[in-house]
Amino acid sequence: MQFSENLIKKIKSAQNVSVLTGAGVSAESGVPTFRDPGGIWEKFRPEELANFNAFISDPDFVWGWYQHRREIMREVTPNHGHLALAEMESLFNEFNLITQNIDNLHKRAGSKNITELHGNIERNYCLKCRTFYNDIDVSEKKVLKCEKCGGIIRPDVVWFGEMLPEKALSHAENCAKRSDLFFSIGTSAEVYPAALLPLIAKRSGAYVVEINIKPTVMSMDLDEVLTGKSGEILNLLLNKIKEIRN
Ligand code: BJW
Ligand code: ZN
Repeated sequence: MQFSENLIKKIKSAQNVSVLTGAGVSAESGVPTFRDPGGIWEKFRPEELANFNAFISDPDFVWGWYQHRREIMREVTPNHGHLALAEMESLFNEFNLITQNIDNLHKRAGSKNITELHGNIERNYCLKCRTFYNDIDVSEKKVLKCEKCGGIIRPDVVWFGEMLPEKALSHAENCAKRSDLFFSIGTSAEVYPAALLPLIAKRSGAYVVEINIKPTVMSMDLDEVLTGKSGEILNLLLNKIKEIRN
């Protein structure tokens, strides 16, 4: 893959780089995405599962879905994309990784400066007393009850209609505003407010690059689109960055 002259110039001069990742970044590890064929939403509409009312009306069903995903996520390993992003962190003065993913693969790949916008599937808490339960048995298909108060335990993720963690969101917005180079990788850019981040970066003067296997609703508004698998492109990009900046 040939990178454009514009992108090469930006890589040379960039002081502050921000990256927004979505489910596509973990696809090459074997984690299903949400909105692609074969994705998580193919059998269920998002509102059937990823919202509080669905959980309250059938906690075992929604919990079972998260347990199934936990099983997948525990078996998979970070791919070249996660590893390349972890290595990029030290190649720029400031590098912020903002993720919508709840699968913990960026952390497992070695990234340090991670902002999680939609929570993390490895954390769970009691709805009643807020006690956290992070080391749970993935084979238990029925929803867990709190040992202290008997309340039901939910995953610490952000469902539709729920606010994103305030600090994480404001940090992400700040990163977008301050970055001079911004990458939007493996996300359909359909879920707000995360989808606003590339646009905030663009409006604030950043050069915004999308990496995706296919065009998204946002592609036309960005500076450059790199089409292909994020694992492959990020590996090539890392080599280019090392060549230019080392
Ligand atoms: C590859 C690849 C490879 C594949 N290489 N690429 C403004 C306008 C309209 C609506 C709203 C708005 N503001 C808020 C809303 C409502 C709502 C929303 O956005 N709705 C839209 C769907 C219309 N947002 C919310 O409710 C948010 N809360 C909120 O705004 O609070 C304030 C508020 C409250 C009440 C009323 C109003 C405001 C919360 C959103 C929470 C999202 N939660 C989920 C579930 C998390 C837990 C879990 O995992 O179970 O987060 S939904 C799901 O979507 C998950 C993801 O993080 C998120 C984004 O998905 P992502 O990552 O983009 O995945 P896909 O599958 O969509 O795309 C994958 C991409 O990868 C594709 O493009 C592929 O092509 C690509 N790809 N393989 C590179 N190898
Ligand atoms: Zn409790």
